[in-house]
Amino acid sequence: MSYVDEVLARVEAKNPGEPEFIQAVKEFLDTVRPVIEANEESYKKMALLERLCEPERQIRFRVPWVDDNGQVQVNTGYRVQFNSAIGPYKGGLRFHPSVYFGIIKFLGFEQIFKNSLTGLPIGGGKGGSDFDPKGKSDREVMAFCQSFMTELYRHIGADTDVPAGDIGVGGREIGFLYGQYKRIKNIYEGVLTGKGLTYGGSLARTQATGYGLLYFTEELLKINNIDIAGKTAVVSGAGNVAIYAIQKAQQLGVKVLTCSDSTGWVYDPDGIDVEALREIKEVKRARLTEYKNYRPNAEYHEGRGVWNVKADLALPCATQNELNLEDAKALVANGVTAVCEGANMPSTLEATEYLKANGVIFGPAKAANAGGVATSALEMSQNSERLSWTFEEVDSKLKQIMINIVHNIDAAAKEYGKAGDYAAGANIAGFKKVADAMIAQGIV
Ligand code: NDP
Ligand code: 2IT
Repeated sequence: MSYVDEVLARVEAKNPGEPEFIQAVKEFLDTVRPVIEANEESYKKMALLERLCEPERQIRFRVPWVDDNGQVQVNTGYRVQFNSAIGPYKGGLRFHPSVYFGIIKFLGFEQIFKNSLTGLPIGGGKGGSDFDPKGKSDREVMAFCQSFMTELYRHIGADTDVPAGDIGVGGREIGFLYGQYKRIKNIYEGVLTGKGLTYGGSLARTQATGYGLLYFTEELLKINNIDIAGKTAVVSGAGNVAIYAIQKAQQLGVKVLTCSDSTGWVYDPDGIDVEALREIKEVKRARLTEYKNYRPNAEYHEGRGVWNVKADLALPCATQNELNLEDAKALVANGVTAVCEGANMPSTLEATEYLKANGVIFGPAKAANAGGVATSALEMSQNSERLSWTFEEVDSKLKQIMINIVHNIDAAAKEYGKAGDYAAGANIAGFKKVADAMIAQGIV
């Protein structure tokens, strides 16, 4: 049995009941085989892959809080500090009822290599809770966030571990979390990113993941001699990533036909109205059923269905495993040119294989959505130097980072005989830096 297969079997045996984590490890290990095989003996002796697949630290804690009826509620909080070889742990917090260790570990694992690809000094971590912010009052969200931070504060810090947003955690939640951290620690430091602009946040962080996804897609198409202008796109999701992906796509001359949330999806033949979407989701925190009130020509459908709409580009921006084999077949049948992942691990392993086998240009999540965390790292830099950069400065740095990522993953894929396999290129390029740093730092 090869070293990769040995480690994979060990990860499966050690992490039962965590299919998302095993999926992420499998996808990663399968594509980095050429690098591992070239160094098999030494990597095996120092158990490099076993160490890489074992989080440095996993924290799980009780989060009690009082709801608006005076009833005490209890949720579970998580933080997985996965790998600090190249910098302090960095990665978002997810508040969603589906959260458990398997989700947080897959996200933390992906984050290690994504953060490496940004070229900035940040390690990998992720956290969250099974708390569902949907339908809660602002006071309830504040009570939850304060209780969550009352435990989390002792594990994080500007040079230790710097959380940010993810599903269910946006500007409102980061504000409440930051306030409680500062109150407990009496330190005004950049311990979270995605902060508000009045208390240390960075311009362009809100837009960064979605904008970065489009800068990445534009460049990836360009190296394949395709111009993004004039293309059509289907987008899933209607949250932070989807909204700013749609906005930037439109600025680049792309017509975006769809968006979705967990109850249904919208088809707008005239192109999604971003301002309407922002009002529905960012201001009213309402459902997509409202979209028709703004755009009578649009259709609203219950359930899922965006991947059946014919378009040149598909940009999944909602959640893991939202694009399965059947969806991939529908996209290919409709002649899709490229799939670039805004969400984390939105395509199943079978879907990814099918898309690649059918000549679709595939931009993997850990490269395509790295613009969010890259801009978080730029927020950390601004906090350290106690300065704020202009929107244009941050946005141009973000764009350059995404362009560099495209060229780095393309080069890594070519170097290992996998030209055009950007998923392999991303994993290889992300891995090599982390592996070098781990080896240099000895057995820790
Ligand atoms: P938001 O909470 O802002 O939006 C999430 C969107 O996805 C909502 O439209 C939500 O619908 C939908 N969604 C969430 N869970 C499900 C589900 N189980 N089934 C169907 N739809 C679902 O989160 P973000 O936009 O921040 O995150 C979206 C994705 O992007 C995630 O995979 C996240 O990990 C990833 N990501 C986020 C980054 C960031 O900076 N925010 C950076 C890099 C990646 P509903 O409101 O109905 O639940
Ligand atoms: O998945 C991700 O990269 C994020 N949710 C953003 C993490 C961050 O630290 O900005």
